[in-house]
Amino acid sequence: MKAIITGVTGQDGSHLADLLLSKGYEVVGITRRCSVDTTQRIKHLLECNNSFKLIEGDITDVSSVINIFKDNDDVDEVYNLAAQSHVASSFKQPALTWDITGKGCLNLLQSLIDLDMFRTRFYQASSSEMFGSSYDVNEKGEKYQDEQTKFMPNSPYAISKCAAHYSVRLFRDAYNLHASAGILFNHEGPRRGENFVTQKIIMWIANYKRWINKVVGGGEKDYTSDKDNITCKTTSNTFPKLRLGNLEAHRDWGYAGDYVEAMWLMLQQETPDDYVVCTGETHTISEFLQIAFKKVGIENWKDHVVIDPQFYRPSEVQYLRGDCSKAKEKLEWEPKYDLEGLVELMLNAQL
Ligand code: NDP
Ligand code: GDR
Repeated sequence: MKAIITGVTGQDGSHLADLLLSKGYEVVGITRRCSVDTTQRIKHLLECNNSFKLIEGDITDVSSVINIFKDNDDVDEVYNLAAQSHVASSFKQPALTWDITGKGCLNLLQSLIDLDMFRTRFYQASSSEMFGSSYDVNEKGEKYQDEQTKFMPNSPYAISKCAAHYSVRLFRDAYNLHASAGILFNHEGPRRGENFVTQKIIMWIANYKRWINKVVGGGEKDYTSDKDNITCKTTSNTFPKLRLGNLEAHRDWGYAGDYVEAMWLMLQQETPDDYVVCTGETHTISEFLQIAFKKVGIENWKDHVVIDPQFYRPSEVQYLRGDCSKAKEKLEWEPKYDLEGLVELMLNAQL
């Protein structure tokens, strides 16, 4: 079996490449040209895996996509994970986000049709952000989102993802393409980008612990704290507090390594379809902070955090909690990590 992964240098792309290679696939990863090295997450594959090939390409450039497909017209599965994936950045660069996250998907789908690659199966990385401020309520009075919940996107990122999601549905219905979309809720792990909230918190804690051990000598009583900084009493050395935005948003966080298995399972089904992938549990950012700080022995996380308006978004998704009954039943997929396990995994990787 042969697969193409766009976004292979990202968190999910690297996990998916690991998974497919472990199943004996030949994997072609697509990476855009960059002035710095972006292959950190796939270094282990580049160094010693003959079944893995990295080629240059950009999904916003349709001729680049066509050439990649022409050179790999025997490909069995295409996973489109490439995106401008940061929601806050999408408010600052909406047109770029549209070109990559929305139109990029269309470029891939249309190229498959134009090149008569009808036997190739296609996966699109759709997102729980598409729900925006929408949710349903179950008989217990709990809010949730599943495949039937309507989309009310409220960021340029989410609007682009909706356009891509509907394109997948259209190409499935109109051209009989085996195209599926995974509506994935937030998933994290040691390979998560540093400017997503979970990794930002975890990395701050790890750096702070290192500072405490090195500069303050491990004694947490030996420092003072003002509005922005923590200062060592003996050396006057300072450490900036953790600056965050909205702490009351709810997210349904799972582990990325679990979620790429669901992507693969979708393309193994006889019929293509859309699936919600999530844990079914929701927590606020404050709760994440509480769990993460507690794990390193700090009870008073509020003393270490500054609310900074620059991290607020023009429009926020306040509540996400998925229901993945369909994926559980049809794909026989289940998440293996809960939030406690996820935090531990991420902390252990940094400490
Ligand atoms: P990342 O931001 O870690 O990775 C995005 C990838 O897309 C990177 O490899 C990036 O390359 C690549 N990319 C960006 N622009 C282009 C372009 N023009 N052409 C080719 N490649 C490009 O995202 P994740 O791994 O976290 O997410 C994977 C996908 O799943 C994304 O589509 C995301 O929107 C979606 N998603 C993610 C969720 C999550 O919680 N992680 C939840 C739901 C959906 P480079 O390394 O050069 O920047
Ligand atoms: P999200 O993830 O927007 O849900 O998108 P992110 O971690 O960026 O934000 C989660 C929540 O935390 C709040 N927040 C902050 N966020 C960031 N990044 N930085 C901060 O300092 C901060 N302070 C508070 C946010 O306002 C938000 O409510 C992720 C991405 O991976 C998308 O690509 C994916 O589609 C969705 O998850 C599902």
